[in-house]
Amino acid sequence: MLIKIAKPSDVAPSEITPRSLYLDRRRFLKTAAVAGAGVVLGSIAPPMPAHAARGPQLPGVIKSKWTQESLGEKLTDYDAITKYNNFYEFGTDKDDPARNSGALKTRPWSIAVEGAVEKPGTYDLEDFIKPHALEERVYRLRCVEAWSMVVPWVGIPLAQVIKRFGPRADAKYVAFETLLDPKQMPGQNRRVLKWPYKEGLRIDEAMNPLAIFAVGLYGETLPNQNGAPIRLVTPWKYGFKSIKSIVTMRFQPDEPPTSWNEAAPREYGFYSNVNPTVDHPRWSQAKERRIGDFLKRPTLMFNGYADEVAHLYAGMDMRKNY
Ligand SMILES: Nc1nc2c(c(=O)[nH]1)N[C@H]1C(S)=C(S)[C@@H](COP(=O)(O)O)O[C@H]1N2
Ligand SMILES: [Mo]
Repeated sequence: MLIKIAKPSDVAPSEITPRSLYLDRRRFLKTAAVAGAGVVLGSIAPPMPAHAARGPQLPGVIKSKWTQESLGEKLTDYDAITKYNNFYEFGTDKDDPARNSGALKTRPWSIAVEGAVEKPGTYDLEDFIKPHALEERVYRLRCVEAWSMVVPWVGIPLAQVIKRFGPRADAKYVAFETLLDPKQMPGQNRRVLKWPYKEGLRIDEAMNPLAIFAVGLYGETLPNQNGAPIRLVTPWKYGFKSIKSIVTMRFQPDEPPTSWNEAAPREYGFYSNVNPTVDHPRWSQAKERRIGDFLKRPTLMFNGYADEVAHLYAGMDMRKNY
């Protein structure tokens, strides 16, 4: 007789509360009790109230049309955004990046622009960013593990950067790589992924107005655990496409290999668009847990950005191109 036994692998990773948030939650509840504050109905207390003594404010950040008001959602607490991370270069637990990334040297930092492009070269980070205005972009981030956040990023539009370097006609894809330095990134001593971490976009995806290079969050310099000094953010795709601590940007005719696809090709494809109708082989993608909330919410097609990006995939089979 066949008995259905729940295997650990049937549980979406979002079901497991990491120790860091659990501890913060207990601390918060204590604080809330002392302050006599109530807990909002339908939601567990957020990890911790935002507090002072953080990184320096970035100067000259302008508003964009992607605001908290236009999104109509509560921002995820700073503490959760910076203590619940995926950054395998610093360990595979959610609280590893915050604990282990403090010593990463993010200045000086340079980015190599390579391949089918008019202005290849190695650019100092400051020169790479300087020609562009810093914008605040409030986006949802939806991890393939079925949790999500709302993050006020500070960044520059990827399309502007690409135009500046002048992709040639045969630049059909853009490939990105993270720093490879096992001395600074202890997780790279373990072969959980093929290092360096690699990601890529089709050039028209990369040119979409939603795609940004993020250099900050909450108006401040990007914390190391969130991908300092510069990381990609593509809010209609699962979080893993948003590659951190980038050192290489290459324009090329062919689809580039990506780290998660190399590690588990059946589970992670090149496109990785948020799609509630295509389940991960080991768990459903229909719902997600917003970090800080108790109840799950339905996952939206393209993470709620269908109006901006659905046209990029017109005529494609989204089950084959997962
Ligand atoms: N270099 C690198 N980039 C990475 C990852 C990683 O392990 N290494 N993890 C990805 C995953 S799975 C997610 S969900 C997001 C998490 O971003 P956050 O920690 O800023 O929330 O980063 C992505 N970028
Ligand atoms: Mo993720």
